[in-house]
Amino acid sequence: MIVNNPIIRGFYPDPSVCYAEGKFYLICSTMQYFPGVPIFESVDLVHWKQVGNCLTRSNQIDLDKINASGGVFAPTIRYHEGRFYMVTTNDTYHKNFYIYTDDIYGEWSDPIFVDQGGIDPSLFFENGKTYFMSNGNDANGKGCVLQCEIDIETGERLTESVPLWNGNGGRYLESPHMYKFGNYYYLMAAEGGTEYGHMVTIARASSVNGPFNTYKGNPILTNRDFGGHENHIHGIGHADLVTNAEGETFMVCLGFRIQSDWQPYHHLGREVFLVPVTWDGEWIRVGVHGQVFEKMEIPVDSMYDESAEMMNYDFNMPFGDTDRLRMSYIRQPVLDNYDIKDDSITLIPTEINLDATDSPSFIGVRQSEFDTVFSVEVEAGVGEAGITALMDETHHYEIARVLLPDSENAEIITRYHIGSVIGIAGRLSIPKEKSVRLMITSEPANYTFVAVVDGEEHVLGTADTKHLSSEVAAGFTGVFEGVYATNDVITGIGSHVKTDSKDKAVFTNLKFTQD
Ligand code: 6LW
Repeated sequence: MIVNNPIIRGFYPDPSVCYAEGKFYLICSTMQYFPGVPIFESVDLVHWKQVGNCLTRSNQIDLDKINASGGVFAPTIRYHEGRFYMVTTNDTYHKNFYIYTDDIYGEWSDPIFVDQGGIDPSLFFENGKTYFMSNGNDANGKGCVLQCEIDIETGERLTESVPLWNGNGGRYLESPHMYKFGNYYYLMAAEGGTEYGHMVTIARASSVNGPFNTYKGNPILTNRDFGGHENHIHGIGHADLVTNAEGETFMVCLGFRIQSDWQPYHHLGREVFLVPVTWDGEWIRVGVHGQVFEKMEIPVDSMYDESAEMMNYDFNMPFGDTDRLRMSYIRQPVLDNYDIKDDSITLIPTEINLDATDSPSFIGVRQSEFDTVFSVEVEAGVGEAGITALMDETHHYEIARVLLPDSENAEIITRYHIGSVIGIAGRLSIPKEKSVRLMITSEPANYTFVAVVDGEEHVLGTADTKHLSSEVAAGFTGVFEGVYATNDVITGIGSHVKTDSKDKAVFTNLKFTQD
């Protein structure tokens, strides 16, 4: 059947997938956002819904004041003898660890650290042994896949970490995964970096310890040769394979959607794509001639369940359980500053604002489509309370209600922060007792900021989406939209006013439609 890619939309990078008792489970990396590593479930690889998050406790992951795009890098999920394992890196501290659970809907264990460096760790189980691999460097400083055997109970290394494969010659050898098909061990990885030259490569060996022979047909998957006008999907790489009970194998990988033919910018983050896999006898063939498209013929028909629940990217009050699973904080939140009810969000502002490498009073969800409308009603006292389209602390736009301590009136402002440039783009003065509806609408190329007061719409600015893109901001994340409150009001480059208020900001009637 024809499958619509991406299958999971918005900032959900570095997908890893496993199959357990008739269902597929997929996870993604989350960098500085908390909770970490969302878990999606599907019966047919087409209908996905979020069923949890792996990292839900601060003792599992230290995100306190970490750098943007640090924190949780590419995770791997594996299912072995009734237990799920999730292995990942806290890149800020260069630490690899895994956690486990016997109940995919429940809590995960505390972290178990493994003394092997590199990023993108993965696990392979065979004959009572556990192999742990990550990307690293060999004795000559060349990028390689490193592997050791570990004790899965303790994380202890049982063997030296040995270089397995140097890849196909591309830069940034990453995301190694080991599979056994027939008599061969296949080692799949990504090369080229997570940008326009990204690709998937493969090698195989007769022993799990190698030597690995590089496939002559590499890369097996890449969109690097497309012009923007030929295909809007780029950066295809970082893949994982999954095989169901019938022995059918599929691939998931990451990629991103550029804004339009001649606009090579992506601000929605790296997303999850489903790709067909066939065998030529000895090696796998993936995609259509090794390339990925929005609409792809993928043989999931025998599993397809029309009635299966599908993730709804809209995000409206009253919130349901799945909405709550999707809500993200930045870094390590102070949960006492949040009161989230089904039909309201109350935030206590702090001296931390959206520009800080810290955890402002903010909660949001991913922007998953180009065309969206986010709106909410705000009531607040002294301080700043608003909504934002946020890529990172130095690339974000917001429309907010600001009330300075001695002011008669509140002001609705639109503020743009693009790198070292900060400016107030629009202002509207309103009586301080008035509530206001704030709105951000988006199209592929721009955001528009609107204040609705007494039913009247005031457009307070329009800004380019590309300035929130990875091409401008760098890093590994995508845009979030959400609500926030702060006591540190930025008034321009290098200038701000501290309002020293504990007045709460109350947000009601939140609507986020994503087409
Ligand atoms: C991840 C690496 C990558 O660890 O990006 O696309 C890094 N590939 O494999 C961060 O997501």
